Amino acid sequence: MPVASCPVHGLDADDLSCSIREHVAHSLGKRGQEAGCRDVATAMALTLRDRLVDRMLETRDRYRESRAKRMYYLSIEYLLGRCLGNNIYNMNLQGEMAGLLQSWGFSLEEIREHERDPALGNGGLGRLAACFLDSLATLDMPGCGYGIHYEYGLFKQSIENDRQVERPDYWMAEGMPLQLERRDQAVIVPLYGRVEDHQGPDGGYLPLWVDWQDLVGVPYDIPIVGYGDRTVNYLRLFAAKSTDNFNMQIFDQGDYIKAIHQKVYSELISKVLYPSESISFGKELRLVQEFFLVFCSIRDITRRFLKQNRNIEELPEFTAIQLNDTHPALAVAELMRLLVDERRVPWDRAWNIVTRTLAFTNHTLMPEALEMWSVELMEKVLPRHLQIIYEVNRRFLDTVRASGVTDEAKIRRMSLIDENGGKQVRMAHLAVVGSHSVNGVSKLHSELVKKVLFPDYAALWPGKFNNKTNGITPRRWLYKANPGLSGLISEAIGEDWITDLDQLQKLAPLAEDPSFRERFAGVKRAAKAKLADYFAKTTGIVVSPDAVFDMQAKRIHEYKRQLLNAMHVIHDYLRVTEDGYVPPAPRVYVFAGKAAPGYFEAKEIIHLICRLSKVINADKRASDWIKVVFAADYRVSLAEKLIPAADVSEQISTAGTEASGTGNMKFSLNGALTVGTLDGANIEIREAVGAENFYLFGLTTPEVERLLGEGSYDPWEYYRKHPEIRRVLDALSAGRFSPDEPAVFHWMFEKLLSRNERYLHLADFMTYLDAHERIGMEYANPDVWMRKAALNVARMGGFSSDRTIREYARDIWGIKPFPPKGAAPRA
Ligand code: 26V
Repeated sequence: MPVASCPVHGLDADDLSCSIREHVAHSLGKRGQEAGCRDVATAMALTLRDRLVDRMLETRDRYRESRAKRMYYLSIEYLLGRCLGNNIYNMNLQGEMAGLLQSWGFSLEEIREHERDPALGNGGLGRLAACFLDSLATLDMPGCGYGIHYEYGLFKQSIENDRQVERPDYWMAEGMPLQLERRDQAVIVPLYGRVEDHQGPDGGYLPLWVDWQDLVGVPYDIPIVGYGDRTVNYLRLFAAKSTDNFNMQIFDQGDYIKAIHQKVYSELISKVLYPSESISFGKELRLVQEFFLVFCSIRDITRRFLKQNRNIEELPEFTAIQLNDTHPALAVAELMRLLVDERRVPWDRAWNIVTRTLAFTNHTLMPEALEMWSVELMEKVLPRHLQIIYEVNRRFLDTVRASGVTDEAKIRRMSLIDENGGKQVRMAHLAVVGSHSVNGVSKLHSELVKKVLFPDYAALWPGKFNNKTNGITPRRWLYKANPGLSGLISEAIGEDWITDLDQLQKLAPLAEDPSFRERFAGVKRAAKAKLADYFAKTTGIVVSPDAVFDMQAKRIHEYKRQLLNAMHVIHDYLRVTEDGYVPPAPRVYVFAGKAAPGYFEAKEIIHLICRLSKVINADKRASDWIKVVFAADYRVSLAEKLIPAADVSEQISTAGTEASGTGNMKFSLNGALTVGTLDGANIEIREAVGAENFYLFGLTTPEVERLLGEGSYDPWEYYRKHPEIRRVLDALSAGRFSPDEPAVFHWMFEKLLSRNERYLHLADFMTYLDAHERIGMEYANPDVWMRKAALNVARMGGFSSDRTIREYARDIWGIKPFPPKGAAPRA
């Protein structure tokens, strides 16, 4: 067909209006006057999609012509959040769109509320992937994401009788207008079966993977527009469908029911996102999901590469693949299989290609989150891959021995196969051995990755290990989420900060200017008033925007210590009601976060917070001073409402447990002051914003290591010594917040006082109280507080994910920006 030139997809208000009305008529089949909010939202999304697709094709051609090296990000999770508003802001169409909507009797905000969050991730790891996609596109870098098109995203959380209840999240209920289905690029995926040993024509070993079952991966592309609409990359998500030919075979054998059963099983594979990491190990379906992602991605990547008439040996020159944690670590074995079995590349050369192409990021030190798959299960699902893993291991251990290592215990520790008990494949070892780069996500974490997780590997390959401190995209987390603050910033220093966050430094002198501080305080107060309205509407709880908004929003995990925060709430409440204490300022304690459905302790922590909220909010003696809100169903769109309104950000994990954190960055960038431990990226945030603008407390990592290592932690000592601790724990165990079930929280008392309490709550409690004392005092002096808050904003430029992506591009991927003709590369 001739190349179409499509001048119809213009960006001025008339063109947009025309397109939206056109889509209401021809995509939705409705008259303009029949169109409600949802229809308008869909028509707007389709209108933007038309333009995004044009730009996406242009981007693709640009990369092709420049023979650009590309990066592919493999991640089993992406926490994108709503797309409509993000696309509008990144295309700078908010003025035009708001104007149009107003003329039709709608507001942009109400329209945006109609979009469901695509919640295809659990937390930090998936959200980081989404921030990275935004930065890659903004920096005009050839990088796109691969993932799974789950039918059900992370469960929706509601609170019933003070407890978490999970409901399925059928996020596409109203369709997903932005995505493009690419049936023509579907991939056939083999699974199960067995390996037959054969000889190839060259006399070499030729294994044949036979009797496999197959299913189809159908790609859906979601365009990812960078700021300023210069580059549109995409996120490619694969949905599992059954193949007709496979079913036909069984049908022909006369087993109709079995055929249908197979069809249902095939489509189960992309049905649901697993809601937590630990309990999914050993679950066959999860292993199949991981392989499905890997197979579809590697097939797609190599197919595109070979289409350009290139030799497969050149793959690493033109391709970088980043493994987001170990979930896609099977890529090591799959790429080997493709090279050795399908393309007949000799093993050593194939291995060279694999290790130069792949790189691996670790995101957690928690031992229970380290993936292992039983050899038995892998043999059943992926017999050829298991063979390859064994061969990789054999050769690897030979080189370890050849390097002079004779200590058999060390060799057992380094093996890809864990033989303590049933044999299991260590996915982290597979990823380390198969990659040229292994990185952690904050300075501290990257050190601990070497020291705690992979000491033997770090000694063998010191140059492989590196740090890439996480970042967040300022487009979503400041420009779009906080129009009040971003307007104030742009007025003061211009708009360049949106793509060059270091510009925020220019705000530092303004922190000394009383009139700027006053406007800054006004912006914060307006955000708090708006959130107060939201709380009143959704929970019935009335809070004052003049109180300190103290927030902890993240997954509920014992190591993140929401319980420490809850203990402080109890302490505060008892002081006010029993000691007649008058705090320097009222507080609203806000909690938000989901607990994995099978995680008893985490769910009971939510239960406790909800009980505290009931008891405290209803107690007349306290309710002028203290309110507790549990904001249900934490997700990207809720984070965008909470974060601009925070005064205090709770980042209180036990030192050495939180890999980085990214919520910590979002809060500080929006002018909240952190109360935090020396953990993850908190350390770097504190260095950046200045120790005097950060409320530090708690043990350091070496102190924690010592206490836990020696087994010398004795919580009873703290209980006996500190009446504050005694009072809080006794209130908990006496059922003070649960009169109907007086014993429900007793386990917390027991656990907090147990010698093997891993997170050292009581050891950090008193210094945590001190930090909160300082917060109360300093908040009461708005000049002091607002200066600190403004300096936090001014000094957070280094935590833009643009910085992180540039570091990955330079140190690991070897990719460069390809801006459109005539456009200068980003600063
Ligand atoms: C999973 C589990 C499951 C079993 C119980 C313990 C546990 C602990 C952590 C995890 C999370 C695994 C991956 C993850 O989401 N890591 C997060 O990655 C973020 C982006 O790098 C980082 O900011 C967070 O600190 C890190 O927890």
